[in-house]
Amino acid sequence: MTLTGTITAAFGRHYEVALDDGRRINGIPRGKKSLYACGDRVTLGPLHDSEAQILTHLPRASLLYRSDQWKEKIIAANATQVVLVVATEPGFSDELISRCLVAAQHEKLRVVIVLNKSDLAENLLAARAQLAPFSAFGVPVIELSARNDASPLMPWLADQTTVLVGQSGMGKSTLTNALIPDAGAATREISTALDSGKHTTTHARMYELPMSNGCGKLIDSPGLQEFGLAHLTRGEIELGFAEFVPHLDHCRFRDCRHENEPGCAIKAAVDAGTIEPRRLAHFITITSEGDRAKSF
Ligand SMILES: Nc1nc2c(ncn2[C@@H]2O[C@H](COP(=O)(O)OP(=O)(O)OP(=O)(O)O)[C@@H](O)[C@H]2O)c(=O)[nH]1
Ligand SMILES: [Mg+2]
Ligand SMILES: [Zn+2]
Repeated sequence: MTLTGTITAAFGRHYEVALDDGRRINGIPRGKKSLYACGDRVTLGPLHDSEAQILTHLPRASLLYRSDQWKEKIIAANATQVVLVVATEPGFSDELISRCLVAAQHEKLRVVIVLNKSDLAENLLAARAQLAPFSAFGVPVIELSARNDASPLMPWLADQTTVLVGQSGMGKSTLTNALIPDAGAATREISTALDSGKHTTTHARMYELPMSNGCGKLIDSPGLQEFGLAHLTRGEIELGFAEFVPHLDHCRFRDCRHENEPGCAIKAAVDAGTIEPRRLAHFITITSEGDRAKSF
């Protein structure tokens, strides 16, 4: 008999699988490569001592991943929504937000930004200002303090499989513990350790959200410093800049790079104040990487 289940934690070479009948087992992949991710639906061979071989994954509704020239890193499979966690401190990269938006848009995932640690008021205004270019074109920004009250995020989580994404130290695991009282996710308690560059969360894990109506799943993931988009073409990246899209047909040149070309509608929109200069800067940085200069 073939078993089916969902990968609830990915440890590289082995996986925790929640079988559809409720049992939790160890899933062992065949071969050397780890091809599965947290959130994957998988079929498994016979069960021996709470262990079974993973045969394959079922078709994925979505696959959020990042990539550089050499390798791809899957963040989560079958998510329906990305909650991008930033904080008043330590500082965060808005370019990473632009990158994450592109990857999510390509997988048709909704993105919500959480501005965490609102209790640390000193940097609140600066953090809000850094997020303004994103809320300007409709990305929801939810301010909260995971330490005090995570409930502002609750209405966004119903009937979604949400993956928390963000740099290390932003509070993804603290938020997970606030939303799921028995999650027991490790969080970093010594703030000086944040400078060491080490991540507290080392692998992705999926939790069931306790909800009075509907259901929801939450995936906590390790902090990331980079979000490479080597798997996407220039045209796909353009589509991930949602506020650019209505202008794209109006550039004089069909293959306009929106750098210094005459008759560039994106540049004109920046000059007119309808596109934020930061966003065009992010676009140019991302599309100038690697071999992308050649592909459209
Ligand atoms: N003041 C304050 N501190 C917070 C809040 N949320 C999280 N922190 C602190 O921020 C630090 C990092 O939190 P984590 O939850 O471990 O961060 P993370 O995003 O999971 O980090 P990685 O697992 O490394 O990716 C910890 O010391 C938390 O206690 C908050 O709302 N307010
Ligand atoms: Mg964590
Ligand atoms: Zn242009």
